[in-house]
Amino acid sequence: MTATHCILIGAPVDSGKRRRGCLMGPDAYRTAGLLEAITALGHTVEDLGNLAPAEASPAPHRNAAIHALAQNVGWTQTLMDAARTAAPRGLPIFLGGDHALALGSVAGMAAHAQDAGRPFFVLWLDAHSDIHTPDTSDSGNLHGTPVGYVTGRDGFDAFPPLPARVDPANICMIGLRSVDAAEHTTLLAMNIDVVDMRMIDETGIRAPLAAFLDRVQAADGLLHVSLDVDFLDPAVAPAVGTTVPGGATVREAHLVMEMLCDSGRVTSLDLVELNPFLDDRGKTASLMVDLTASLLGRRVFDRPTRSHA
Ligand code: HAR
Ligand code: MN
Ligand code: MN
Ligand code: MN
Repeated sequence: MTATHCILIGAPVDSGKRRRGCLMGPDAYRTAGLLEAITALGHTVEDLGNLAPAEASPAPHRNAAIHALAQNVGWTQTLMDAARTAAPRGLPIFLGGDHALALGSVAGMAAHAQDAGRPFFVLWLDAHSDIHTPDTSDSGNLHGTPVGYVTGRDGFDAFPPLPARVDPANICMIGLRSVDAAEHTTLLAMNIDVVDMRMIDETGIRAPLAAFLDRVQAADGLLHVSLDVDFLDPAVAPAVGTTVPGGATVREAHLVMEMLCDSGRVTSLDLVELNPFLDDRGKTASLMVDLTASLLGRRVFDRPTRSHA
């Protein structure tokens, strides 16, 4: 992989749900050696440190269950701006923080793609589809809404206006195994490319990912990858508040990262939902660092002929 300038954006977002701890995520990645892993691959790294949410004072939401609306609105503005500023200079890596950070990171990268006149694609690696709106969410936890926001669904009036909507046809979700009824209806209506765990069991993870990457390639698109810790099986990645059994294995996750690297398409990355308070001697943080390294070119053994094709 050609040398890349990686821009680390600490996003200690802890407002997307009620259980606390994701605010420690950015420092856990640094502690686990993320900067060293990236530079060892011949890339350069710039660490912007940890950002803070902009001030926001939205009116209370009609859904009384919504948790920490003002903070989430503020983070969305901050991270949208940070993405847009960083993207022309390198590959932004958003160090979460819970998945509510993706309202800002994805919206900002979509705006950047629009500015650059390029199609924009999103790969969502997650147990959850996170396509709620503030109105359809029963939990009121806004980490369940980023895909709803970036696809331009109604109900986000309190949030910054979307500079560029993400085309649902350009989204692929892999790893799903916990989808609420309202989300299921929406995923079908929007015809989103969903690769659930059953499909992975039946076809393997390689074929559907290769098909998606071929579409990104054919469109000459920019690709944002949003990696939720709970994409992984909780046995190998326990540091997450919303564990769902039956997730991706270490081997499947590495294959995904290696194929993404081979594609040469990834232009931004979220690392989200790590809750270091729940980790087991740093093993989840370390695995996330290893996966990032695979995405950026780390190889066990290099074969010149190997690709995802
Ligand atoms: N769908 C559920 C809700 O909206 C759970 C969402 C959990 N989301 C994450 N990120 N942990 O994927 O409350
Ligand atoms: Mn998620
Ligand atoms: Mn999840
Ligand atoms: Mn291919």
